[in-house]
Amino acid sequence: MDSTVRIIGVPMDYGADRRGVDMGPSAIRYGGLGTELEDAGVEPVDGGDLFVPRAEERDPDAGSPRRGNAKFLREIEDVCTRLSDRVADAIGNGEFPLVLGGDHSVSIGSLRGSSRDADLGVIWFDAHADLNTPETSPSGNVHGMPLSATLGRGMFGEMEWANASGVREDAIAYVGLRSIDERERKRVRESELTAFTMSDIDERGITAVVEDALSVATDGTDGIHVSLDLDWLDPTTAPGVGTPVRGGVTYREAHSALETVSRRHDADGLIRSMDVVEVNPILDERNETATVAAELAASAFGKQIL
Ligand code: 6HN
Ligand code: MN
Ligand code: MN
Ligand code: MN
Repeated sequence: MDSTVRIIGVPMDYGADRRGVDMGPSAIRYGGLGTELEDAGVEPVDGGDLFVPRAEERDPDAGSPRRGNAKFLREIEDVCTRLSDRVADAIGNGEFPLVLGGDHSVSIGSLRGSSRDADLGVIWFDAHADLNTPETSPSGNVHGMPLSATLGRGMFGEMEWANASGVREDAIAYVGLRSIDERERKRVRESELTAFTMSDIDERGITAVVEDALSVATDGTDGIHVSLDLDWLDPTTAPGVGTPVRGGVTYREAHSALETVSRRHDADGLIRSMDVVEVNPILDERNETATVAAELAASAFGKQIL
C-alpha cells in the first residue's frame, strides 16, 4: 500500500472515568508508531494533537439535564466537531487519517468526518458494544455511546454534530464482543448490526470472522472505517486500558485480524480511516499497550513479516 497516513492525536478523556487515556497519543508515538508505519511502507505525516481543554476546568454536568446521563457532552461536541473536519480534510487531500485516542468517544468525530462524502462501513474491534445512549448508559461515560451517537439513537437524534448520516446500521460489524450492558444487548439483538463475539472467534477462528465482518462493512458502501479499542485484546497483552475485560484476543489473533484487514485493503483499496483508542499509559506496564497499538496500526497498513 503506498499512501500518506495523516496522524491526528486526540488527547481527550472526557468520555471515560479513568483519567489517563488523554496521554494515549503521546504513548503510542513513543511506542514506535512512526517507524512501524514506515516499515509498513506508508509515509506517516504527524499533524500533532488537537487542542483539548483540561477536564479539571470543566463541569461534567454542563450539558444536563436535557441531555440525560451523559457527562461532558459539550466538550466532546467541540473536540469531535473539529476532529471530523480534520478527518474529512485528510481524505479530501488523498491521505489516510489515523486518529489516536483518547477515549472511544473520539470515534464520533472520526466517523462523521470519514462519512461526510461517502457511505461508510465500520469494523468495531472492541470488548464492548459502545451502544448506550444518554438515557440508557449506566455510567454516563460517552465512550460507551459512540455508535448510538453516530446512528442518532435516543437523545443523540437531536445532536446533529454527533450523527453520521453516511453510516448505516447494517454496515457495522463488531468483532470480539464480550461485555455488553443489558439494554445494549436488547438493542444489538433488535438492530441490523452484525455482532461477532469472542465465542465466534473461538469457534471459527479470527481470520474467518474478520473476513465476514469485512463483507458486511463493504456491502454497498464506498469504504470502511476501522475502530480499534485496545480493550479488545486480552488484559494480559494490553493491560493499559480503563475498562479491561478478561477473555480477549491474543497478541497473535490481533495481528492476524489487522493483517486480514490489510490484505483486503490491498485488494479493494476500501479502507478510508482508522482510529486506535483507549490506551491508558497510567494503567499500562512499560508502555506495552501503546507499543502493541502502534504495531497493530502498522499491521493494518500492511506490515509483513517477510
Ligand atoms: N469503551 N458499557 C460500559 C459503559 O459505561 O457504557 C463500558 C463502556 C466501555 C467503552 O471501552 O470504549
Ligand atoms: Mn470502545
Ligand atoms: Mn471497549
Ligand atoms: Mn445489507
